[in-house]
Amino acid sequence: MCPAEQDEMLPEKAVDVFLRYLEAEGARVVFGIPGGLLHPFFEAVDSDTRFRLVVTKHEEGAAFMADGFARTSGRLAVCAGTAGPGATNLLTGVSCAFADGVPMLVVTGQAASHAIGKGAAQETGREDMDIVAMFRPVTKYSAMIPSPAALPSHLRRALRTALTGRPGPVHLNVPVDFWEMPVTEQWFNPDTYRTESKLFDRVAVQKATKALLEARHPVILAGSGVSVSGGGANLRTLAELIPARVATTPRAKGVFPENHPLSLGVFGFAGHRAARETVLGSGVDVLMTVGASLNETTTLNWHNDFKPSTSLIQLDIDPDRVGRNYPVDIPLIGDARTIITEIVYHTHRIIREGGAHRSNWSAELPLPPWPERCMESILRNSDSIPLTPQRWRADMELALPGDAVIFSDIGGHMLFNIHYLCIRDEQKFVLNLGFGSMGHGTAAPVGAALADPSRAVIAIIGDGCFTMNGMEIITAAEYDVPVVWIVEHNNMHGITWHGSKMVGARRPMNSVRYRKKLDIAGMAGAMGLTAFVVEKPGEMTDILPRALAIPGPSLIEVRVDGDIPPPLGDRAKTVAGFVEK
Ligand SMILES: Cc1ncc(C[n+]2csc(CCOP(=O)(O)OP(=O)(O)O)c2C)c(N)n1
Ligand SMILES: [Mg+2]
Repeated sequence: MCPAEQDEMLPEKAVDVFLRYLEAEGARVVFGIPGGLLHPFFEAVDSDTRFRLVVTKHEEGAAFMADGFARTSGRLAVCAGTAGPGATNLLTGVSCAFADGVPMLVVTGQAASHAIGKGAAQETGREDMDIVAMFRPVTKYSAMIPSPAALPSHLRRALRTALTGRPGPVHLNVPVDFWEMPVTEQWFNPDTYRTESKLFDRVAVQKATKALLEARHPVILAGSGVSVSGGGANLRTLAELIPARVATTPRAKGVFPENHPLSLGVFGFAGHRAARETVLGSGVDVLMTVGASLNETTTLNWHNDFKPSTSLIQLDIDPDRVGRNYPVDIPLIGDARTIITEIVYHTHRIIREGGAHRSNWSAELPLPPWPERCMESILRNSDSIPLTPQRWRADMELALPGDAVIFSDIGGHMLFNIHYLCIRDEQKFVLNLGFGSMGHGTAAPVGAALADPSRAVIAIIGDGCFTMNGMEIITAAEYDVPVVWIVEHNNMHGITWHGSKMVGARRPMNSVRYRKKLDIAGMAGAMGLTAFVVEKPGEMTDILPRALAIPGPSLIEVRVDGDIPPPLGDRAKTVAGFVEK
């Protein structure tokens, strides 16, 4: 029931109606930077005890934080920027959410309705810079509110669009004079303006169940759609029941625990040999993909051997992804959790009625234990100084809480993270691989820690990502948000430097090595964080628990041997293939 239902038909200020809908959708935090043309909105949020206004250092940080909030909680996140540069600064963060299907409401300011078209300061109406058009390709819906009376229906449409089907960001641009104007609103509860679709094709579900049960070597490739739908536990039940071996896409790393005996690890970009040899091998008869869009990084550049001998089952909420890159035998369109639950139900039924699975995996050699799945796993035990990227990660794993949320930013450190971390049990791995924006793994963890303060949030980032969006660490210090940043310091854009030796003229691009050594721990100290330096084998195991015990944010600078290349062979081959035709 709506709190103001008794005054249903009395006029209210447009901004009050707006905030009432945000509350009903479970949004509790607004990330952004106030400015004149969005002032009434920010003022209302700031003075409303139902919400927390987090003022970031840059609007891109606000969008990334909102993304981190939504990506880890599944709840709608809100970010806002004033007209003009405030709005354009949001664009990269919003694009990132769009690429990975993260629900987000983006609110931007606009000149007063009567001034649009007359050259008002920061005006971005259709007549000139057209901010609505700028957001259109990177959102599911982008509109300027045409009148205060139209605000509720536009807002409901935006919320419905953001949260229905494959989620994504939506954008509303509001002329500054509308917020305080009276609106007479017929209130809708969220369940009356948007549906949670649980539809599925019954025949296709039964066909998929039969194919899985009849397979000798069934394999599931789990994508991030599994975690968006909250279907991780259901997937595990299905895999154990069939039994099927499970690989994940790089972005969905850990959605099936990597220490599980059926786990093949990551298939694709920087992934594991067991996954690659199994998925691309000739032995797989049934391959089921779940919430994986089968893009370049997931398919090793659309590999031709991604071809089971009997059936390819593809489950996705977005029909446009199904059959896009590979011919599909059994398409399943819908919510991953719903459909997996249904397949589990039919599997149980068939087994109860005397049917049996034919999976032969239990008779095969067990998969190698975790560290042996990695290339050069020997470097995990290395005692050398400077530290190997593999060694400090092995040291970190010993001290990582069982339900930690681990963000990775973009760079060589991401490739090390994908390949060398074992995401186990209830841990969660978060990576913006769709858009691949540096800085996401630096700022987004702040949103995640605000969404769920009960879980340890750790961000493993590079020095380049730190220098790109690291000012948001000040935001975390100001709001006492307990994120631990681990900055892998190789004093360069390592991925570019190592990659340059494998692509084009194969000349190391020394310009991406810093000319002056950064003092990352010193900078973090100046920003108000407790900072540590790790330089020796074993140190991380002691220091991470100390950092986690600090009530606010902290940072660990890890000085590593930059000459050790990250596992970028497949990506380098793809780029080389793109540029050297
Ligand atoms: C916004 C943005 N600009 C440029 C790139 C291209 N790029 C990808 S990784 C990278 C360097 C990352 O450096 P660092 O954070 O130090 O990571 P390292 O490779 O050293 O581990 C660059 C420039 C990008 N992905 N995003
Ligand atoms: Mg670096």
